[in-house]
Amino acid sequence: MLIDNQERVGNIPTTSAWDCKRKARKPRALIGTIASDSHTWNLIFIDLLLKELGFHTMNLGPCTPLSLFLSSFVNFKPDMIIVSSVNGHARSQAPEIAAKLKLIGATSRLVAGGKLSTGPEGNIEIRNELQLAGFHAVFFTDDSIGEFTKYAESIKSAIVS
Ligand code: B12
Repeated sequence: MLIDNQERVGNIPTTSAWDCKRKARKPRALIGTIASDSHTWNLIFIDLLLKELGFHTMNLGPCTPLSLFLSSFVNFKPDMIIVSSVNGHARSQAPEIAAKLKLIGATSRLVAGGKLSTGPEGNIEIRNELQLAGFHAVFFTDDSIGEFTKYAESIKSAIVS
Protein backbone atom coordinates (compact mmCIF):
# COMPACT_ATOMS: atom_id res chain seq x y z
CA MET A 1 0.00 0.00 0.00
CA LEU A 2 1.37 3.46 -0.87
CA ILE A 3 1.68 6.03 1.87
CA ASP A 4 0.44 9.43 0.92
CA ASN A 5 2.82 12.29 1.76
CA GLN A 6 0.03 14.16 3.50
CA GLU A 7 -0.37 11.20 5.81
CA ARG A 8 3.38 11.06 6.49
CA VAL A 9 3.76 14.73 7.37
CA GLY A 10 0.42 15.77 8.74
CA ASN A 11 -1.62 13.05 10.33
CA ILE A 12 1.08 10.85 11.88
CA PRO A 13 -0.33 7.37 12.54
CA THR A 14 0.35 5.26 15.63
CA THR A 15 3.71 3.50 15.72
CA SER A 16 2.29 0.08 14.94
CA ALA A 17 0.16 1.24 12.01
CA TRP A 18 3.07 3.28 10.69
CA ASP A 19 5.51 0.35 10.88
CA CYS A 20 3.01 -1.89 9.19
CA LYS A 21 2.49 0.51 6.26
CA ARG A 22 6.21 1.25 5.91
CA LYS A 23 6.99 -2.44 5.61
CA ALA A 24 4.29 -2.86 3.02
CA ARG A 25 5.29 -0.17 0.56
CA LYS A 26 7.76 -0.34 -2.31
CA PRO A 27 10.40 2.39 -2.67
CA ARG A 28 9.63 4.76 -5.53
CA ALA A 29 12.10 5.89 -8.20
CA LEU A 30 11.59 8.64 -10.76
CA ILE A 31 13.77 8.30 -13.87
CA GLY A 32 14.44 10.96 -16.48
CA THR A 33 17.13 12.84 -18.34
CA ILE A 34 18.19 16.33 -19.35
CA ALA A 35 16.02 18.17 -21.86
CA SER A 36 18.52 17.84 -24.75
CA ASP A 37 19.12 14.09 -24.44
CA SER A 38 17.14 11.91 -26.84
CA HIS A 39 18.80 8.58 -25.88
CA THR A 40 16.22 6.11 -24.61
CA TRP A 41 17.79 2.73 -23.82
CA ASN A 42 19.77 4.05 -20.85
CA LEU A 43 16.46 5.07 -19.26
CA ILE A 44 14.88 1.71 -20.01
CA PHE A 45 17.92 -0.10 -18.61
CA ILE A 46 17.80 1.83 -15.31
CA ASP A 47 14.02 1.41 -15.14
CA LEU A 48 14.25 -2.39 -15.56
CA LEU A 49 17.15 -2.64 -13.10
CA LEU A 50 15.22 -0.77 -10.43
CA LYS A 51 12.07 -2.79 -11.03
CA GLU A 52 14.14 -5.94 -10.58
CA LEU A 53 15.45 -4.51 -7.28
CA GLY A 54 11.87 -4.06 -6.09
CA PHE A 55 11.27 -0.37 -6.83
CA HIS A 56 8.05 1.13 -8.10
CA THR A 57 9.31 3.24 -11.03
CA MET A 58 8.17 6.10 -13.22
CA ASN A 59 10.17 6.61 -16.42
CA LEU A 60 9.68 10.11 -17.82
CA GLY A 61 11.33 9.26 -21.16
CA PRO A 62 13.94 11.06 -23.29
CA CYS A 63 14.31 14.87 -23.56
CA THR A 64 12.56 15.18 -20.20
CA PRO A 65 11.12 18.69 -19.80
CA LEU A 66 12.16 20.20 -16.48
CA SER A 67 8.52 20.98 -15.72
CA LEU A 68 7.71 17.26 -16.00
CA PHE A 69 10.41 16.41 -13.42
CA LEU A 70 8.84 18.91 -11.05
CA SER A 71 5.20 17.87 -11.53
CA SER A 72 6.13 14.18 -11.33
CA PHE A 73 8.00 14.79 -8.10
CA VAL A 74 4.86 16.34 -6.64
CA ASN A 75 2.53 13.59 -7.89
CA PHE A 76 4.73 10.48 -7.51
CA LYS A 77 6.65 11.42 -4.33
CA PRO A 78 9.75 9.42 -5.22
CA ASP A 79 12.33 8.27 -2.69
CA MET A 80 14.99 8.56 -5.38
CA ILE A 81 15.26 10.64 -8.56
CA ILE A 82 17.67 9.47 -11.26
CA VAL A 83 18.97 11.72 -14.01
CA SER A 84 20.47 9.36 -16.58
CA SER A 85 22.23 11.05 -19.47
CA VAL A 86 24.61 9.85 -22.18
CA ASN A 87 24.80 12.66 -24.77
CA GLY A 88 27.59 14.48 -22.92
CA HIS A 89 25.63 17.57 -21.83
CA ALA A 90 24.73 16.65 -18.26
CA ARG A 91 27.46 18.88 -16.88
CA SER A 92 25.70 22.01 -18.10
CA GLN A 93 22.06 20.91 -17.89
CA ALA A 94 21.72 18.65 -14.84
CA PRO A 95 22.45 21.37 -12.22
CA GLU A 96 19.25 23.19 -13.15
CA ILE A 97 17.22 20.07 -12.39
CA ALA A 98 18.78 19.90 -8.91
CA ALA A 99 18.24 23.62 -8.33
CA LYS A 100 14.56 23.57 -9.31
CA LEU A 101 13.84 20.41 -7.32
CA LYS A 102 15.45 22.06 -4.30
CA LEU A 103 13.29 25.16 -4.81
CA ILE A 104 10.11 23.09 -4.55
CA GLY A 105 11.42 21.37 -1.41
CA ALA A 106 12.32 17.96 -2.85
CA THR A 107 14.10 15.78 -0.30
CA SER A 108 14.41 12.62 -2.44
CA ARG A 109 17.87 11.16 -3.00
CA LEU A 110 19.05 12.75 -6.26
CA VAL A 111 21.34 10.68 -8.47
CA ALA A 112 23.08 11.29 -11.81
CA GLY A 113 24.71 8.68 -13.99
CA GLY A 114 25.72 7.63 -17.51
CA LYS A 115 28.08 9.33 -19.93
CA LEU A 116 28.01 12.71 -18.30
CA SER A 117 30.65 14.42 -20.42
CA THR A 118 32.29 13.95 -23.80
CA GLY A 119 35.43 12.36 -22.38
CA PRO A 120 36.69 10.56 -19.27
CA GLU A 121 39.13 13.30 -18.28
CA GLY A 122 36.57 15.69 -16.73
CA ASN A 123 34.56 13.14 -14.80
CA ILE A 124 35.90 13.90 -11.31
CA GLU A 125 35.33 17.62 -11.80
CA ILE A 126 31.84 16.93 -13.10
CA ARG A 127 31.04 14.77 -10.10
CA ASN A 128 32.18 17.58 -7.80
CA GLU A 129 30.15 20.15 -9.72
CA LEU A 130 27.02 18.03 -9.69
CA GLN A 131 27.40 17.26 -5.99
CA LEU A 132 27.77 20.98 -5.31
CA ALA A 133 24.62 21.54 -7.35
CA GLY A 134 22.69 19.16 -5.08
CA PHE A 135 23.16 15.63 -6.42
CA HIS A 136 23.71 13.13 -3.59
CA ALA A 137 25.48 10.56 -5.78
CA VAL A 138 27.08 10.66 -9.24
CA PHE A 139 27.98 7.49 -11.16
CA PHE A 140 30.13 7.40 -14.29
CA THR A 141 32.68 4.60 -14.07
CA ASP A 142 32.60 1.19 -15.78
CA ASP A 143 31.49 -0.48 -12.55
CA SER A 144 28.86 2.20 -11.90
CA ILE A 145 25.97 -0.24 -12.22
CA GLY A 146 27.35 -2.36 -9.36
CA GLU A 147 27.86 0.72 -7.18
CA PHE A 148 24.46 2.10 -8.10
CA THR A 149 22.80 -1.24 -7.31
CA LYS A 150 24.29 -1.15 -3.79
CA TYR A 151 23.18 2.47 -3.41
CA ALA A 152 19.62 1.66 -4.51
CA GLU A 153 19.49 -1.35 -2.19
CA SER A 154 20.55 0.82 0.75
CA ILE A 155 17.69 3.23 -0.03
CA LYS A 156 15.27 0.33 -0.27
CA SER A 157 16.33 -1.17 3.05
CA ALA A 158 16.02 2.22 4.78
CA ILE A 159 12.39 2.30 3.63
CA VAL A 160 11.21 -1.25 4.09
CA SER A 161 13.00 -2.22 7.31
C1 B12 B 1 21.71 4.57 -30.15
C2 B12 B 1 22.50 5.87 -30.04
C3 B12 B 1 21.89 7.03 -30.51
C4 B12 B 1 20.47 7.08 -31.04
C5 B12 B 1 19.51 7.10 -29.84
C6 B12 B 1 18.19 6.44 -30.21
C7 B12 B 1 17.33 6.26 -28.99
N1 B12 B 1 16.06 6.46 -29.20
O1 B12 B 1 17.77 5.95 -27.91
C8 B12 B 1 20.48 8.41 -31.85
C9 B12 B 1 20.86 8.12 -33.29
C10 B12 B 1 19.20 9.23 -31.82
C11 B12 B 1 21.65 9.15 -31.20
C12 B12 B 1 21.82 10.50 -31.29
C13 B12 B 1 22.94 11.16 -30.78
N2 B12 B 1 24.00 10.61 -30.19
CO1 B12 B 1 24.08 8.77 -29.66
N3 B12 B 1 24.49 6.99 -29.35
C14 B12 B 1 23.81 5.88 -29.49
C15 B12 B 1 24.68 4.68 -29.09
C16 B12 B 1 25.16 4.03 -30.39
C17 B12 B 1 24.01 3.61 -28.21
C18 B12 B 1 23.29 4.18 -26.98
C19 B12 B 1 22.47 3.09 -26.37
O2 B12 B 1 21.28 2.96 -26.61
N4 B12 B 1 23.12 2.26 -25.52
C20 B12 B 1 22.44 1.19 -24.77
C21 B12 B 1 22.23 1.65 -23.31
C22 B12 B 1 21.57 0.54 -22.49
O3 B12 B 1 23.52 1.88 -22.77
P1 B12 B 1 24.04 3.34 -22.34
O4 B12 B 1 23.21 4.36 -22.98
O5 B12 B 1 25.50 3.42 -22.56
O6 B12 B 1 23.75 3.34 -20.78
C23 B12 B 1 24.62 2.56 -19.97
C24 B12 B 1 25.59 3.41 -19.18
O7 B12 B 1 25.80 4.69 -19.72
C25 B12 B 1 25.05 3.42 -17.81
N5 B12 B 1 24.12 4.46 -17.40
C26 B12 B 1 23.29 5.23 -18.12
N6 B12 B 1 22.56 5.99 -17.32
C27 B12 B 1 22.90 5.71 -16.04
C28 B12 B 1 22.43 6.19 -14.83
C29 B12 B 1 22.97 5.68 -13.64
C30 B12 B 1 22.48 6.17 -12.34
C31 B12 B 1 24.00 4.69 -13.69
C32 B12 B 1 24.56 4.14 -12.47
C33 B12 B 1 24.46 4.22 -14.92
C34 B12 B 1 23.91 4.72 -16.08
O8 B12 B 1 24.34 2.21 -17.69
C35 B12 B 1 23.78 1.85 -18.95
C36 B12 B 1 23.90 0.34 -19.09
O9 B12 B 1 25.23 -0.09 -19.02
C37 B12 B 1 25.85 5.37 -28.29
C38 B12 B 1 27.22 4.73 -28.45
C39 B12 B 1 27.35 3.53 -27.57
N7 B12 B 1 27.77 2.44 -28.16
O10 B12 B 1 27.08 3.61 -26.36
C40 B12 B 1 25.84 6.77 -28.91
C41 B12 B 1 26.28 7.95 -28.06
C42 B12 B 1 25.64 7.88 -26.69
N8 B12 B 1 25.72 9.08 -28.80
C43 B12 B 1 26.49 10.11 -28.81
C44 B12 B 1 26.22 11.33 -29.46
C45 B12 B 1 27.32 12.37 -29.44
C46 B12 B 1 25.01 11.54 -30.08
C47 B12 B 1 24.59 12.79 -30.83
C48 B12 B 1 25.01 14.12 -30.21
C49 B12 B 1 25.10 12.64 -32.26
C50 B12 B 1 24.87 13.85 -33.13
N9 B12 B 1 25.94 14.54 -33.45
O11 B12 B 1 23.74 14.12 -33.49
C51 B12 B 1 23.08 12.65 -30.86
C52 B12 B 1 22.47 13.29 -29.61
C53 B12 B 1 21.02 13.35 -29.66
C54 B12 B 1 20.51 14.02 -28.43
N10 B12 B 1 19.80 15.10 -28.64
O12 B12 B 1 20.74 13.57 -27.33
C55 B12 B 1 27.78 9.86 -28.04
C56 B12 B 1 27.82 10.58 -26.69
C57 B12 B 1 29.22 11.12 -26.48
C58 B12 B 1 29.60 11.35 -25.06
N11 B12 B 1 28.76 11.33 -24.07
O13 B12 B 1 30.78 11.53 -24.88
C59 B12 B 1 27.82 8.31 -27.99
C60 B12 B 1 28.53 7.73 -26.75
C61 B12 B 1 28.54 7.84 -29.29
C62 B12 B 1 30.01 8.22 -29.28
N12 B12 B 1 30.89 7.31 -28.93
O14 B12 B 1 30.36 9.31 -29.58
N13 B12 B 1 22.45 8.27 -30.54
